[in-house]
Amino acid sequence: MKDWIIREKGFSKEHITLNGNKFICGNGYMGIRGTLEEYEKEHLPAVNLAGIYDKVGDGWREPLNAPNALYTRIRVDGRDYILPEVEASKHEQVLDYRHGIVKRSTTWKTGRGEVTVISEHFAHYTCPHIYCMQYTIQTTFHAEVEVYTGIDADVWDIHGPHYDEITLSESGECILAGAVTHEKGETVAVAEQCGVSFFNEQRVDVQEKKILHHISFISEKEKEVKIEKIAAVYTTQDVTAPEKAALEEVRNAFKKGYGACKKEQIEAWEEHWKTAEVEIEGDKEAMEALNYSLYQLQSIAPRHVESLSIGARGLSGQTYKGAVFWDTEMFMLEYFLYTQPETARTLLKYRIDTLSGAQEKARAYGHKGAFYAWESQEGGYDACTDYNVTDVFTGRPMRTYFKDKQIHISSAVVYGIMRYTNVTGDDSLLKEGGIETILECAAFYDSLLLQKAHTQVYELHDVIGPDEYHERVNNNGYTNRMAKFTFETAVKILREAEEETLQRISNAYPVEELAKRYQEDADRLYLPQPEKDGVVEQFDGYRKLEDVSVDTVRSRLLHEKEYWGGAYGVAAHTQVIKQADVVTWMVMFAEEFSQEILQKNLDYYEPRTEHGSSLSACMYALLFCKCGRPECAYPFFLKSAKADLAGGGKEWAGSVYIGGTHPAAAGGAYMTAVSGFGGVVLKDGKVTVNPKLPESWKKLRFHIRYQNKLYQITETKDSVNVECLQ
Ligand code: IFM
Repeated sequence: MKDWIIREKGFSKEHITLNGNKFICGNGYMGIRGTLEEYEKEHLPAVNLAGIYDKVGDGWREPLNAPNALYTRIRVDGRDYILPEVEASKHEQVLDYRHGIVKRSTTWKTGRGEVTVISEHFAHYTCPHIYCMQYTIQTTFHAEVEVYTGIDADVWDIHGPHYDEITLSESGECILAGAVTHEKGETVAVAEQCGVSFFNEQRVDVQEKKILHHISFISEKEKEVKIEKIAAVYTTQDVTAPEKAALEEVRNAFKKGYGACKKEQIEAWEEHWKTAEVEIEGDKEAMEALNYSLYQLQSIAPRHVESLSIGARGLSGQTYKGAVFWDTEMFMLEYFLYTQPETARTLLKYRIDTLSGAQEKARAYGHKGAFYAWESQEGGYDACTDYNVTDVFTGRPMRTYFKDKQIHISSAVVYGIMRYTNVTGDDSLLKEGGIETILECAAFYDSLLLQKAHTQVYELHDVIGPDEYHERVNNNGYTNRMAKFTFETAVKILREAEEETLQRISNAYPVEELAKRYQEDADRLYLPQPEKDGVVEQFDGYRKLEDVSVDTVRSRLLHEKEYWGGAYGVAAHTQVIKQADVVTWMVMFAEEFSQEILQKNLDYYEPRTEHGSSLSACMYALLFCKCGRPECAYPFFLKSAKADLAGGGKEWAGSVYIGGTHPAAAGGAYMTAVSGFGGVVLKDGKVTVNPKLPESWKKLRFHIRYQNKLYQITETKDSVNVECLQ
């Protein structure tokens, strides 16, 4: 069995937040931040739940952190041994990312000898409501040991507290926390059962928001005492009686035992890696970082339901309101499509099921069709606020236009549905509302078109493209091309629809008329063209802006957390952009440009890009690959693959915390490896590969699923083998 380990030796207070992300584990239902058992809310522990949100007062609507059943602290001879308060003589944190198991080992020196705590925990891969922990205590001397372990319902919140009511109780051998949310009165129930390997005295204590087993014993020199815990989480979104469900499930899992659960965990992840692993011979660093990225993606994959998507920060907390952005379709989708199409389907089903939210948003802005939420929560509710950034100087919210103007979001949904259909060969999504979704997105763009006086040309004005530093611009090339793609897709759907579909939709949609109209929209929509030097202008007037370097713009900051965009941001009046924009367009539609134009735009835009978003690097990597420059792509690839390992990403937008994991970067790293370096193209039922391996890569091997078949692809510098396995 392979060892895939991340290890950090020594304890550093400065790493508490970063390690919460780096040592995370999850199973799509929940994400458990990689914090230590004794941490309370100041150190951001969280059992973050997928798809359930709450809003308190004027605060932002955000996902829930469930009461934390890993909470454990020890006292030896009357003194607490906890980090960061009491300095440890030895400490390490480990993540086995092959199996989603997180470990820690900490030794403290006392006047009488050493106290060591070793723990491991995991979110159960096949039982999404369950998480398990083993906590071992060892002393080098006879000591009076007290362990407090149970459920801490005093959770970390950014805009909380979200629980109006918390009930803590005992039920037989189990303890239970039931917490009721403020906005909708949803219940989150957490049940826990624990067992101790050594003779001990126990009672249950209820403190203000904690229910804890108080376990005391006299430790024997060098003899380990093990505590094994199983916890289950259910909410009223899962079942009507979550307390009952949590208790039942915890009892069953506890009967099975920690060891059996761990065995299931290891077997399930091993099974997953059989077809998901990407092997790179000759570059250990890249292989580890890439598979770690895949671990991150897999830990947030919603495998337990049929309709749910993934937030921009995965399940690492409440940053970005736990909301779904274009990140899912444009950056993460390929990994799920190629490794587990059923999860890809779940992600897109969520968009189809939230169509009514998108229609409501379009109506609210006076448009037609479907304008998807920029920050989508359940039902398609747009959690993005009109004031999404706080000014660091005044502390006042700044008017931002992400919600109203980032219209490219609807085209990402269309792109996702079509990619699913083409890669899987399964048209069930189209039949179950996908067609209507596409037509509504086309209607949205159609209602936004402006005709330039005395010409036949249509334009899209007052938008924000992927580069968010330039707000309210006209004719952003990426946006226009994606709107055109939406029209083209709508026409294809209408022209190729089967009789049955035509009958279904013809009441709501005048098929012939719309096909003609959208064809005309597609033909007449303006797309910026390469200028004399080959550069395509990002939006009208972009090249007239001040042409300065990223460093110059940075040097103008008066505060390190100052926002670069918006009306007065340091980048707003310059050509410095936040993230790949024209380059993203060119990655998507590379075949529409000559190699020379692709190269010229790469070379023009890269030095002007701050890469202030973790979504940026992979797009540059992909375009460098398309231009046959894998060595230039490589550092961008590595940056994406290491987004959650290295830290150092942007943690603040103004004074708003935006830290957490970066699943879009992880997905971007996958796309770069497989489609960029690997050169995979799936078209007309055929898998073709045109490798562009970086110098050090001797061999690249991975599997992909395409139209119900599983392929193993092996590439070296001078050979390619595509084998159909099933
Ligand atoms: O979707 C992105 C956006 O493109 C840049 N800001 C962060 C968002 C969430 O990742």
